[in-house]
Amino acid sequence: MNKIPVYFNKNQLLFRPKYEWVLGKKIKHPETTRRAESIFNEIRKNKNLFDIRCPANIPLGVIRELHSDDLITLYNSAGLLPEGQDFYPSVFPHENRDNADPSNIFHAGHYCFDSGTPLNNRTWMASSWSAACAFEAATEVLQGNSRFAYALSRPPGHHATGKTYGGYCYLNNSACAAKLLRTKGKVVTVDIDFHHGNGTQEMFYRDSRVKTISIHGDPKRHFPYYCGYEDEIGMGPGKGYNHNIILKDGSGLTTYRNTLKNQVIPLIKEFDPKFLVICAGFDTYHLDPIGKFRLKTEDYQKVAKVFFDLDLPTVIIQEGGYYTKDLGRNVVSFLMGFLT
Ligand code: SP5
Ligand code: ZN
Repeated sequence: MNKIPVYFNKNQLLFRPKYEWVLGKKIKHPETTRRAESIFNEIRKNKNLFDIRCPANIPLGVIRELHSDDLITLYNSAGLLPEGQDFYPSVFPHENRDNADPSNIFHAGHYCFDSGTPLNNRTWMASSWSAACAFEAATEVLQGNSRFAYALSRPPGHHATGKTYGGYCYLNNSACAAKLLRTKGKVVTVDIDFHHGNGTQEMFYRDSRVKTISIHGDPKRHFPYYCGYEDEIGMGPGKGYNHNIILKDGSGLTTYRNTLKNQVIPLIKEFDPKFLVICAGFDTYHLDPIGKFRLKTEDYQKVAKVFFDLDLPTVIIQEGGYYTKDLGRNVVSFLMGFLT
């Protein structure tokens, strides 16, 4: 049996966001380095199943095709912050937007849509390696060397749009993979993170060659609140190529798998893509502190099996998942679904 290549670089651990505010309380930041460590340690225990690889650095030109010059300039500005200092934007302008200057860190709020996604002098280091994992996993599958590849991307990416960051995401790793694959054929992205993949949706909203599907908690009650509704179907040439599926809080395997089989799989098949990208968040776990679905560790393998049966070259990109104790086991359970 072929091992699944796993991409990870230790520099992704250098970025350590400290806290965020939730309902007036300062809480430890959920997007910790322990997340990646939990996954890495569990994968390392299964050396017979996985081939751990360090990606090459991602060319800056690839990131420039994904994100605006201003956003990249802002991350550069964050690189000048003193060691140990985190910048949390607190002013989000709705007017006077023409004044925004990405070389001024105080203007970060113009490029950001939430207050829980800090910048510091290591943000770029970690997030560019995170994107490098996705880029190399996609390269591996594009070249046909492996049918499956997993990017242990951290920080996550699916909330980052072309011009903005937020939701713990800085560079859109999944979109990076999809864009590369698109050079050789149609791509479907399926976002199974608990949250709507607003960044990925935005990046391909007018694109008929990438169909974007996201299954998530109700944005009326959950982040990112302003999008993820079922009437967002794409625009222009991309009209009909974006699908949002909302599930109730408390949804477990039965609901989840029925949704995949009855809605998601037909949407993929009718599009007849050449490649599949799975934006794989595990904040759908029953113990997750943020998500409100009820999947169990063994369920992830069953979810994966549904995708495995599509028989498509598949790139799996790590997104959210905040119950760190079980995160590694959940990821390995999911990946096992591609090894059966
Ligand atoms: C990639 C990803 O999953 N991003 C999610 C961003 C969610 N941010 C909003 C968090 C609201 C946190 N509520 C925490 C409750 C802690 N008990
Ligand atoms: Zn999430």
